[in-house]
Amino acid sequence: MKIEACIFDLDGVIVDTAKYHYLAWKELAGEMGFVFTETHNERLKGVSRMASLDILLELGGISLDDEQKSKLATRKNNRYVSFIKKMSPREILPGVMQFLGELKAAGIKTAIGSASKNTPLILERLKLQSYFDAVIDGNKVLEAKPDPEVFLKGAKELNVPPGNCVVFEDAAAGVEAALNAGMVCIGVGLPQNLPGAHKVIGGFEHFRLVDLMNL
Ligand code: B16
Ligand code: MG
Repeated sequence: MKIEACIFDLDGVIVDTAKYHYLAWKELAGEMGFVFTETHNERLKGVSRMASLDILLELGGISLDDEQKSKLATRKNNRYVSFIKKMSPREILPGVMQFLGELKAAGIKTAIGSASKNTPLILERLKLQSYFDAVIDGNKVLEAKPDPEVFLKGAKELNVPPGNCVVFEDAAAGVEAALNAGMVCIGVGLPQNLPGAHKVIGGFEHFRLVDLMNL
């Protein structure tokens, strides 16, 4: 396989925003009178905002109409945004900048493929806007992962055939989306959480271009 492009999920791959999502969801659950744990939070990784709210309400045994749900989602997002507004490039995960630099030097294109509608703000806070040739996020797609839309749109914008793209993902639904797109997928995290990934790495600290080329 000729690798022409790498598509990166954002939350959990480039930066750990899960801790901020967790704090914001936990406060919302607290206001509704139930406890939301870090174990529960694992279920929300890679899942869209509204689908995450549905999982939260199910955990709390609460059922609401669409208008009430939309208000809660906005309240959660306002809190989440107040956290991510304070982020800085120091929060970019170890090894990511070096790996992006190696890809650029090798002429391999890069894109973001994220479910988050806050992607533009996060990239701005991390000063990463100029590092990606394409950014496909929750504002640009209709279908959530495991649907392949986000990654296929990334490949299209980069003008690279899906079969020549490698996706980096930290969520099971994202791995499935990459495979559905016909791409190679490298999981970032623990192998038991990322079934189907062609390879799983702990992070970018010890992952270099040469490792990518030897896949
Ligand atoms: P937002 P990713 C995902 O981003 C997160 O993993 C997930 O926890 C979150 O609910 C989703 O984005 C939506 O985020 O509320 O900011 O639109 O992992 O696909 O980069
Ligand atoms: Mg993710």
